[in-house]
Amino acid sequence: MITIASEDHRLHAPKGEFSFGEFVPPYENPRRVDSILARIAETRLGPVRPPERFGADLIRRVHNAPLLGFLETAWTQWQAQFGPDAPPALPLSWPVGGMRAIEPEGITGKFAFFALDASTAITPTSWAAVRSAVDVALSAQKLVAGGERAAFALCRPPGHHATPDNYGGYCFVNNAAVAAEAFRQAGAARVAVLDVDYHHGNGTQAIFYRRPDVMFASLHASPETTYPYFSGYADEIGEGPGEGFNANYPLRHGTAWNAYGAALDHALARIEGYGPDALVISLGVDTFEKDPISHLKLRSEDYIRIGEAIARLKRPTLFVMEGGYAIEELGLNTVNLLQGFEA
Ligand code: SP5
Ligand code: ZN
Repeated sequence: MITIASEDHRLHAPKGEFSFGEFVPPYENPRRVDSILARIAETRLGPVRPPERFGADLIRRVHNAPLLGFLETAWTQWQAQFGPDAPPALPLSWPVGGMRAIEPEGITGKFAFFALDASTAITPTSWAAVRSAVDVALSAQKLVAGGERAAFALCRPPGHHATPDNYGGYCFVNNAAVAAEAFRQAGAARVAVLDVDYHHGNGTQAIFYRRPDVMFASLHASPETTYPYFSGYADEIGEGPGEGFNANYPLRHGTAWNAYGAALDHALARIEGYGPDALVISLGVDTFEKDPISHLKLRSEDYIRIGEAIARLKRPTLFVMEGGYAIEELGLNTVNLLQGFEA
């Protein structure tokens, strides 16, 4: 399988994130890509190529102008307020309940307006990294649209938490959603996105919630206990013309292969019934038993079975990297899934 990867992901490497009252080194860091590339080389999975550059058209179909304007200029405005030694660019309050969700003029208010959480810092060069991740996704999508059975977009930063209007959960632009749009533009009548990251893909769900042409299915730890907390329940089935085209499988902490595999089979059967022309996999491996921020219990060999199960759909398939923070085994788990697919 061909992998598309860019060195420019290194341009996003914040100093830290807030985690339960502490400022800690970021779980989402450049070493994640190193781990995956090392395993790709070791297993000879296939060639690794740099991305082509793409314009912003597809990004604008997925995200609204105020969010994109903010992301492009956030650091410059933050630094204009706080000076050269500016603190990490993170929000500290939010518009909740019935407050007035009007975009504030000042930059600290804008962070409160656009961010989902205080875990997703913006640095001077983050936007360049974000754009490179989109190029990675679109370059890999182009291979699949051009006839490859599958391709792997080694995106970093990840994307599935980014909604039309908000960024967060280490995500800025929704790479998988942009790629799904690209499949639609390339002539696919129906596209399915299957999200196997530990966290609910709230962003992807929100983007396609009212649309029948892109189905979204997600397996994730239940919002009752787990970030992003306010999205991911099983009764979220889509709305209006999108009703019936959204499928959530919330899982309890401690879930291991048996229950996970059963939910996966169910999700795949739903996708099969939908009959998509292309499949996008939001590939997170933070479901791993040793993941430092997660509470599912998948083992390294289980990822092979996930890949095998996805392959049984026999659809043109684009894998888009999302989460996974057990750096040591990150490459192993990710490549296990891809090899399971290819077997
Ligand atoms: C793409 C993706 O996987 N995003 C995940 C965002 C998770 N945000 C909440 C993280 C809470 C981290 N603190 C965990 C401390 C464990 N000791
Ligand atoms: Zn995740």
